[in-house]
Amino acid sequence: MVQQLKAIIFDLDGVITDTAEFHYLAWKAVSEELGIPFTRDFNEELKGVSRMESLEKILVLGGKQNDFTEREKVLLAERKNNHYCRLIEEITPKDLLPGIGDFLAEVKQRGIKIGLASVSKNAFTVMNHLNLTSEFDTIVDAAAIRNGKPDPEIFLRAADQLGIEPNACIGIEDAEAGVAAIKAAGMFAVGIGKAERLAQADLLYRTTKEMQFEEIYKAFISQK
Ligand code: B16
Ligand code: MG
Repeated sequence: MVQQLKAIIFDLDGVITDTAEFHYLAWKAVSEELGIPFTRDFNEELKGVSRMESLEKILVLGGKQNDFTEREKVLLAERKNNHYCRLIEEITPKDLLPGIGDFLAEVKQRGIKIGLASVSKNAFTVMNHLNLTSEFDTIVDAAAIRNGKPDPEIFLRAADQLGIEPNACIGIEDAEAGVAAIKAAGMFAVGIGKAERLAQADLLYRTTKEMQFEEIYKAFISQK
């Protein structure tokens, strides 16, 4: 049976706005202070991954996973977050990624609900800077989520808050862990990025600019 599309649930960093770049810059600074070389390629593995889990991955990368106490790790994560918070201060509504403003307007105009599933504890601040908070029907509070992506929890929570069954939802993500979370939630996944990393997506776009509502909708209703 063809399921009716009732909601689109968006990731924030790398889909709505380019905060993915700010996370990269902030982690790179902390990582290099620790003498751990930090590349864009490695940064891909941190997308959609929580702050403390990201730090653990960086320490493992540098072979330093046993060099810090829990307290020291919290301070390192705080240092990254302070850097990140300074960078997001500058965000304005002009910083929506290309095509996203029109896409959100079209989804809304068709009566489809809009949700946000970001594991960032700074998501509300970023959404306020973008003037988007009141445009969304629901925003999941990352602080209330126990399991980060690729666990489906955050996408399931967004659907639950909207009162919509997961198979009537589309999730949009730029991270490998995020696409895996959408699929584990039983939703249709739209990936933004490269096929090498986002092979699990049901439909893939290179950038947000190429996203076409009609095309996504047709792919959703014709899925098996
Ligand atoms: P924060 P998303 C994720 O947001 C980012 O992709 C990831 O890089 C970041 O570590 C995580 O949020 C936590 O962010 O340190 O601000 O709490 O992609 O789920 O919107
Ligand atoms: Mg993202």
